[in-house]
Amino acid sequence: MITPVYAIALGSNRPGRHGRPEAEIAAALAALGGLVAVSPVLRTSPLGPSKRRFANAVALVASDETPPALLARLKAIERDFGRRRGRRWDARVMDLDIILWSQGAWGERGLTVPHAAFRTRDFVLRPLLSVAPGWRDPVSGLTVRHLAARLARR
Ligand code: A4P
Ligand code: MG
Repeated sequence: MITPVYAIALGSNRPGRHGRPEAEIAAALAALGGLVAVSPVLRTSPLGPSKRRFANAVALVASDETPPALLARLKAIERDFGRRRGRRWDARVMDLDIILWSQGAWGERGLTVPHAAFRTRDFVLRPLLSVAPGWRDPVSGLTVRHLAARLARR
């Protein structure tokens, strides 16, 4: 049987113990494991209240975990990366979101896959386009290529 694949979005806009956001992304990729493909790391303008620019990337990860099991592991990595000496315990250096799952959709216990907002987020669609242009969103029926082109037209 072929191992299922997840598309995972990584975002960082604070330095941590590995260094700048780009270094945090590289370290998080190593912690994830199971890497099938990794996008370039992009510098993106912040969406929302934060003033710091983000480093963003998307990884394709082969994993037999259920979505809740993977989310628990992502949260553990986020917690591990968020610890900074002299800073609040909850300082977040790394945001890890499940964007797509090769097995389709999941919607239970506060976890939604595909990610509810990924279709309108340039900082997710652009790196996703570089690793999985033909991946079809099971909810809209559109490919990543189509979703990215649609967002760019807006
Ligand atoms: N959750 C539900 N579905 C999912 C999923 N598919 N993947 C739940 C991951 N988590 C999912 O997320 C909140 C809760 O959503 C989780 O506990 C999980 O149970 P979080 O990441 O813990 O909290 P958050 O980061 O405060 O919320 P969220 O919605 O991830 O924040 P945003 O809206 O993603 O904002 N601008 C740029 N340029 N680049 C960025 O990466 N990121 C944010 C984060 C804002 N602006 C940005 C970027
Ligand atoms: Mg998140």
